[in-house]
Formats: sequence, structure tokens, C-alpha cells
Amino acid sequence: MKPVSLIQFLIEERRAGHINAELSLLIEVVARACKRIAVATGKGALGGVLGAAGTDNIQGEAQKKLDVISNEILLEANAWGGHLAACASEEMEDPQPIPDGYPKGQHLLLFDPLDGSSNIDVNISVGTIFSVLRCPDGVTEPKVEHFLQPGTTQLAAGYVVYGPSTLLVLTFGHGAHEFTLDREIGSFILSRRDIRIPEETGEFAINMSNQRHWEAPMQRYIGELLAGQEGPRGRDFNMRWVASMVADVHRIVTRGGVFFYPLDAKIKSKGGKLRLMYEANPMAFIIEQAGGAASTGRERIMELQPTGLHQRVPVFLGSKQEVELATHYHHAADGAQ
Ligand code: P6P
Repeated sequence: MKPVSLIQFLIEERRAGHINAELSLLIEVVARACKRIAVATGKGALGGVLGAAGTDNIQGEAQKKLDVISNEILLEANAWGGHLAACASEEMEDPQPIPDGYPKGQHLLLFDPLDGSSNIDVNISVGTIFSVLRCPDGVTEPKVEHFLQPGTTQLAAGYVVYGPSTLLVLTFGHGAHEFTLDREIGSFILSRRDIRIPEETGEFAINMSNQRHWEAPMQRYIGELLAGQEGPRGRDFNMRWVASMVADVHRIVTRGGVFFYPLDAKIKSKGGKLRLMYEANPMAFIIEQAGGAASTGRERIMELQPTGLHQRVPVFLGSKQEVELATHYHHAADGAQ
């Protein structure tokens, strides 16, 4: 069968009425920027891009050189196209306006330019996560409050995983689709259309070192998985934890599984570890479009009304059966209180 390029796919989506020309251009620009990020991350030690940048981001986290480089690549790529009203990034406190002199568009782009960057120096897969919202009509200088829209209003969401191959997974709300970068021609080629995540799974992803800090229902749920055949689930489970959300989520998108970053006593004051606007919401959109589920353990992630650009939330996502069971345990525990 003739390979379908990303450009061709975007034209199909426009013809189907799923996206407009401006959103199509935005996705092309983001994909092209991610190809440049793939080149930068692929250079490793030879590109002088490893190690710390010597600066901290808005989260107070030490930035890697590639965090800064990836952020700059995405900002520069999106400055001149006329498809955006503003950007927001994990690496920057405030929204970034489109530079004076350039045309503005009707979209807001949010991104984590290089998620999992602590894995860069040990050559483990990292990725870019992005979310697209509509800029409210009549707003020419978007402020934080214009970005604070629930995940259900996303027009598009995607991630690129920089691994053995460079893969883009994308949704416009009409299924989730995977594209593989053909490095010889520099094009993303459709490799999986209408991804479906199995409702049942035997594989979970969580950072077990936080176990002593989890809430009781999380202790109960994971304890039952660890009990395996002898326990109430009556079957054994396997565990994976890459500590790179894009890599863990892509494994789930590819073969099923369930991912947890729950509240725990250490991070309870912050509301969680992962960020709602440019990690949890885009990943939740993709997972739901692939037939999975995404909750905070208590409510559907995409229905949350955001309260801050860098707001953190607990994340349970993946195979529907497991997300629903873990969420049920939290509701039961809350009801018992
Ligand atoms: P921990 C990476 O820093 C990240 O934001 C996600 O990509 C990943 O899932 C999580 O944090 C890993 O957290 O506590 O295991 O290092």
C-alpha cells in the first residue's frame, strides 16, 4: 500500500472537515520543529548538547542544555507562520506572545519541549508533548487565563518520542494515529491509523520508590497487582517504569498497560508531579481517542477546570479496566471517610 505522509494525512483531515488550514499548518510546523529536536538529541555527546544548562526553569528544576535548545526550536519555528496567537511552555513562566511584526492566528500552543530530559544523559528515550487550544475570539494578546481551558476543548494533541525511531502520535479528536520518521526523506509516514489500546492489561507503570507515601487506595490497588495469582486479581502483572512519560505512554499506546503518577505525601502540597496543561491533558486526549481512560484517581483529567498554567495533577491513564478499578478504589475510600 502506498505510504501516507503526514502532509497527505493532514490534507485528508482537512477534507473530512476535522481541521482547518491554520491548524494543519500548525501541526506541520510543530512536526518540522520536532525533526530538528530529534537531530539535536541524536547528536548526544558529539553535539555538545548533553548535561546541565546551568539554569533553572519556572518549576525550579535544573534545565538540561537540550531542554533550552528544544524550547528555542519550538518557539522559533512557530513565531512567523501566522497560525498562533501565543505559546506556553513548561520551560517558561508566562505565555510567549508572537513577536511584533509577525501575523497572529487563532490557536494557542502549549508544550513540554523535552519531557523526561533527566534521561538524556543516560541515552534513554525522551519526547516532546504538545496541546492545541483555540484562542478566544477577539483576544489578540492572550494572557494566562485564555489558556486555562479544560482538556475537552483541545483541538489537537500529540507527542513525539525520540527513541530507536522517532515517532509522532497525534489526535484531532477523530482517532489517534502514529507516524514514523523516515530519516532518509525527512518525512513522517503514517504507521498506525486508529490506534486501539486493549481494555485489559497485565502491565503497570509506577515509581515504586514512592510506595510508602501513597494514599491508602493506591496502596490497596498496587498491592493487589503485586500479589499476582495468589491475590484477589488471580493473575500475575508485570511492571515497567522508564521515568520518561512519553516513553511509558507510548508503550501503553502500543501494547496496552496502565500508568500512574499518584498523589503522595511528598508532593501532595503541589497537587501532583505531572503538569495538567501540557502533559496530562494532551496525553489524556490521545489515550481516550485510542479507547483508554485518563483520570486523576478521582475525576476525568480532561474535565478539570485548570487553575494555573503550570498546575500539577495526579495521573492514572491507559487500559480502561485498570484506570476504572483504581479510580473506583479512590472513590470507595473517599466515600468511607
Ligand atoms: P520520577 C520526567 O521528569 C517526568 O516529568 C515524566 O516524564 C516522568 O513520567 C516522571 O517525571 C518521572 O518521575 O519521580 O519517577 O523521576
